[in-house]
Formats: sequence, C-alpha cells, structure tokens
Amino acid sequence: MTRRDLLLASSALSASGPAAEAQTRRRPNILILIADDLNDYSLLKSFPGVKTPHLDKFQSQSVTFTRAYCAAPACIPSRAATFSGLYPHTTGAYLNGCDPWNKAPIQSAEPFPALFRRAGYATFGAGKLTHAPVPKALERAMWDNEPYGGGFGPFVSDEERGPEHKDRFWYPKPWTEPDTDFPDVRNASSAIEFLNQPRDKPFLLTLGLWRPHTPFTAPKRFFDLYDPARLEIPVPGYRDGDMDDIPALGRKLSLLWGERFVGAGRGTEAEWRRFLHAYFACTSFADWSAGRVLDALDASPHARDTWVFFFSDNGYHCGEKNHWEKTTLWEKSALTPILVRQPGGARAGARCARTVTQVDLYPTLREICDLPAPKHTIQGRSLVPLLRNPADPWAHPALTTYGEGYASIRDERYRYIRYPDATEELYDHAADPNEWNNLAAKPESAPIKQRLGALMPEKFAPTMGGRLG
Ligand SMILES: [Ca+2]
Ligand SMILES: [Ca+2]
Repeated sequence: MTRRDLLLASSALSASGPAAEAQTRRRPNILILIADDLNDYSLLKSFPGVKTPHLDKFQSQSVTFTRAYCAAPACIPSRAATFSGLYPHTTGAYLNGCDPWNKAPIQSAEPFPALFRRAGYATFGAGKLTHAPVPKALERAMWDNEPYGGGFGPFVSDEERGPEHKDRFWYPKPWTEPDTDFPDVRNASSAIEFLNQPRDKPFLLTLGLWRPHTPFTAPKRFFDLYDPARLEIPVPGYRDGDMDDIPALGRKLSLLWGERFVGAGRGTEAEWRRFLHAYFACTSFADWSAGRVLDALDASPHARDTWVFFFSDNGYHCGEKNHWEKTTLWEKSALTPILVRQPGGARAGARCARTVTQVDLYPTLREICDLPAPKHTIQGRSLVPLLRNPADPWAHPALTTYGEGYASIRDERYRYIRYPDATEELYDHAADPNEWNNLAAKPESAPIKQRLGALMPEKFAPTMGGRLG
C-alpha cells in the first residue's frame, strides 16, 4: 500500500472506527469552491479553446467525476439539494424563487455546514452559497462568520446600456474599473485571509463564486483572451432541426430565457459570438478566482491536510437545443463535473465515469470527516468508494428533476426524460453525445425506458412554488 492509499484508507476507515480513535486523530479540513452556471466546456474539453489554466492544473491533481449531475438545473433548488442532502422530489424545492429554507421539510433539516460546526469545525462561508434566505438562527448554526454574499454585480448602468437594452443581466462588458468591483474578488480575498491564519481546529471553508453567471461583466483582460471572430459557430452541440423530435413541454423549457438575449432560437451569428465571448471571459475569470484560493491553500500550512471540492450548481446551454442558460432536463443543463482533490494527491488526474449527483456530496463529506449523524435523514451515497477506486461498481443512475413530474434519469449510457404529460425523450450517449436523436418512440427502446422509468420517483412532493424560468 502506498502512502497515498494509506491516507485515503485512514479517512475512509475512521467512519466505522471507534470513537476514541476519531477523537485522537485530527479531522481533515475541507475547502469547497462552488461555481455558478459553469458547464462542461472547459472541464471536459467539450468546446475547444476555453481557457481555464488554474482549473486544468487543479484537475490534474484531482479525481474528476465526468458524469456528475445537479439535482435541479437552477441555482436555488440545486443548492437546496446540495446543502440539505435531500432530492427536490422529496422536498418540493424544484424551482428558483421557492424559498426552501423557510419551509418544511428543508427548514428543519441540518445543512452540512451546521453539522460541521456542531462537530467542532471552524466554518467560514463567503459568496453565493444557498442563494435563498436562510433564517438567522440557522445561519448562525452554519457559519462562525456572517457570510458576505456580495451579489451578481457589477452591472452596466442604465445610461450606458441605453433604453434598447432593458435587462441589466444581459449586457456584456469588459470591465476596466478596479477588480475589487467584483464580489468574487473580494470574497476570494476573504477566503485567502482565512487560509493564511493558523487554526487550532479543523475547518470547513466554502466559497461560492458568482461567475460565470450573468451579468457577463468581467475584468477586460479575460475578454482579451478571446477573438470572437474565431469562436466556433454554431456551437459543437447545436444542430438545425434538433427540436423537431422533442415533446411540447421540452420545447417550452427550451424557450425559457430565449428572448432575453438573442430572441427565440439562434438569433444572429454576431449575437451568438457576443454571447460566447462573454461566457468564455466570465469562465476564465471564475477560473482565475478559483486559482487564487487554490494557490493560497497550497502556500498555507493547511495544504497537506485539506480535501478540496469544486463543482458548479448547474450546467449551461449556449445555443444547444435552441436554448440559453439552464432550466432544462438535457445533458447540457444537468452535467456538473465534480472535482475532488485528496490530501496526499491520491488518484491525481483520475476520471470517474460513474453517474453521481450533488446530493451525494453531503454523505461524502460526512464520511471523510467522520461527522456524527445529521439531525435529519439525508439521501445520496458517499463517493468515498469511488474516490478510492474510480472504477468501483456503482449501479446508481443520476436523477435530475425540474418541477413536479419533470424527471430525467441518466445512467452511463442513456438519458431518459419524462414530462408530466407522459411524453418522453430517450438518448443513447454511446452513439449520440449531443442528444440529437430522440429514440423514445422506437419499439426497441421499450425495455430501456421500462428499466430507467422504474428508477424515477413514484411520488413528487408538492411544489414549494417559484418560477420555471
Ligand atoms: Ca446557477
Ligand atoms: Ca432532436
């Protein structure tokens, strides 16, 4: 057994080991970096030329879960599921605007930062975390500090946008004012300050970045990394006529957001290039922000005993399936690769192709840090066996939902989608990674649909409310 294996084995062992042993061995630190609306273009190199040098380096040190999916393809329900360890179909937190932390059953759940804190960890949160109001008492149970969010800005002013651009979220601009105009810069600096302090107990540090989410403002140097005239248009996953075999409810999801930037459908080529340019710039900006914190960790006394997790709350369309942003049940919205760097560099650079979800993160963190049982029963499965051996058997397809009765099941080969009116889509990723050919109506698909359909929720909790788009 190598030293790396021993390190990993010791953390896995402690979950079942005697309490006395756990008390004498200091628990590891945890650093969690959450990006907002970052898709797989850079992490899986599915779009050529997106520049993320810091995450590339971090990925070479980490295990990448290449088939990791969000529980819900929008900020608030995705984060509610990740922080609570509960799937949306069991809580009703499906949509943005649903206010999950003030309603049963999530209001009585113990989010993982609160469990860490109760177990004796120092906890520090900054940036975009739950992105929904958390009652003060619960916030105090979660964090030692009062987490500073900061918001989506900076935005381009009304005067500069002009009356023809009403939506301040959809006006890209290379920013020439100071970097500190960006909450991501200020929050990363506060995380770095935290890392540079000596600690007498283990810590959980969670930093939520606001980019690459709109508004597409980023320091100008990140826009300067790209020549919009050279970006690939149409995007690699786009195909004319792709919507022809999609049920009406799927087409309806596709039109959400569409008119905000380019009008329904493709818009013009110039608008498409402008969108991509801005998204790539904001992606490179998020990469730089993550890199600042990772570099600070590696230069700190905590580098050797800290696990690092990186993921985005949801994926992102840039014109694939005539769609912009997230809020669909297709691969582009659901895919959120998870990167995990283990102390000692175990399995550095490995890729795990098993289908996992962000709901699996809570039980994973609990096992790694040997935490006591949370106050509520969490769902998901610990990823520790896959971190030890990325090829370990794992017969758990990933579930993504977006509203009552909207469900998508992904196994290592297929994606099966079912809408509330019983219309369906089925895609074979072995032959069709862009999900262009809906096979649901083919007679030979029946046993596949039956097998995957049996894994969908039998019941959907009543929705907590919110909005589709
Ligand atoms: Ca998001
Ligand atoms: Ca199609």
